[in-house]
Amino acid sequence: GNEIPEIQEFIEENVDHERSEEMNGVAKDKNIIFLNAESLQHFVMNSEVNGEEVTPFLNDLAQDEDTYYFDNFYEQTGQGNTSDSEFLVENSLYPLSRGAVFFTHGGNDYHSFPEMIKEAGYTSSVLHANNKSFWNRDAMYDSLEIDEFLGEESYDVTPEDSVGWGLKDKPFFEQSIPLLEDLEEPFYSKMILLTNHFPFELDEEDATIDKFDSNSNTLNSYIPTVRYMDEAIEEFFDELKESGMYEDSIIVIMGDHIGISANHNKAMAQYLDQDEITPYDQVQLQRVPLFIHIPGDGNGQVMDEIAGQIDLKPTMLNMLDVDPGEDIYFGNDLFSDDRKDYIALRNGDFVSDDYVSTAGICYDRETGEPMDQAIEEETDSEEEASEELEQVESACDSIQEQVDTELSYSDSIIYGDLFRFVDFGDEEEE
Ligand code: GP9
Repeated sequence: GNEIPEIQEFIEENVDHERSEEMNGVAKDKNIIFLNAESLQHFVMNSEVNGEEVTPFLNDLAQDEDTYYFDNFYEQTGQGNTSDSEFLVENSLYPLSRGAVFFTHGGNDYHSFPEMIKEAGYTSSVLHANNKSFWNRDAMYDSLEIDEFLGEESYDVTPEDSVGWGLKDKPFFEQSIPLLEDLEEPFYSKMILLTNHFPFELDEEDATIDKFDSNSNTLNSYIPTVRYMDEAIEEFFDELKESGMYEDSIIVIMGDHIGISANHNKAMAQYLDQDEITPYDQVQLQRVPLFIHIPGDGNGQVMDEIAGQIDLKPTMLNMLDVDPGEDIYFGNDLFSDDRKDYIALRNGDFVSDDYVSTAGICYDRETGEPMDQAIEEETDSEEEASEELEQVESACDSIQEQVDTELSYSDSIIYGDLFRFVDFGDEEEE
């Protein structure tokens, strides 16, 4: 536990924990329905295949007056994929660089979002039509103090309603409505989708858009399964409205991690109409959509700020008006103006307001050009160029140092199970 004061000091100095006054309490006493959108990446948004929008519902939702849509939102997962995204959201800590923290440290002490919102009267649950022990969820959810886990056995999973990994998303949503209605309100309920999972299988009758046409079956098949997810979410919105839960809820939709790996870069370049996928592009492909939909809000907008999964916990706490107190976390309130100006990816790469850094190269975030080339092209005198380059290198190095420190402090918390030694001041709630 000796490292805790040092970590607290680092966070105090480097991670601005200012909260947005405007969004403070906007979700107070409302349910939070959080959709973990399996493998949903940003690049499909507003894109077309054979003249058809891939995600027509989500495209409209992003522009809706009740939606805050985050356009530069990054997934920060490691090998634990979906479970890592859950870990980031519930804790605002980073997952591990190797293995899945849900497996390796499922018994640790955490100070999770579900635990913290209990004091505001919230119950918490996860709905997911898969085996409860997948990703060691059953054990980890206890550590995260999630009240209820409604898994496969809560659903009627028939062969005709299943494809690929299990129950299709449309019947999953439909069958989830009565389960949600039974929950004690206000609730925070996470729904983990399944159909848009590698290898992206879909029954013919569910495919309403052409596959993409490239040398990658994976990318080709991804398009109709993403469209299926888009339709499933649209139907779910209608079902929520019919049930009367819509008005009392806010709906968060987050892509959990990439679905198309770098193995499919040739096809991806074709999809994006580019010659190749550069290391810069690879980082940009880690963007996933994030929607925060607040029925009746009317002030929705497209948010351009650099953001990531680490930011959800402080954002949602502020929206519920729950004081983070002594909590130790690395994210920022997404609606606050005072935020860190970078997002750390789990492999140590980062995206800042100005730069994208990967494999030791700093790129211009706007143009995707390596900074040394950009400076050389733009600057007439060699002397000026070398001065400017020195400044950029030092700026990139200093962000890199912050990123490395942040990741290593988060690792220390997990490897040392350091929250055992912290009194967060809310023990009496347990
Ligand atoms: C499994 C599902 C998928 O239950 O959440 O997990 P993933 O393989 O995407 O990490």
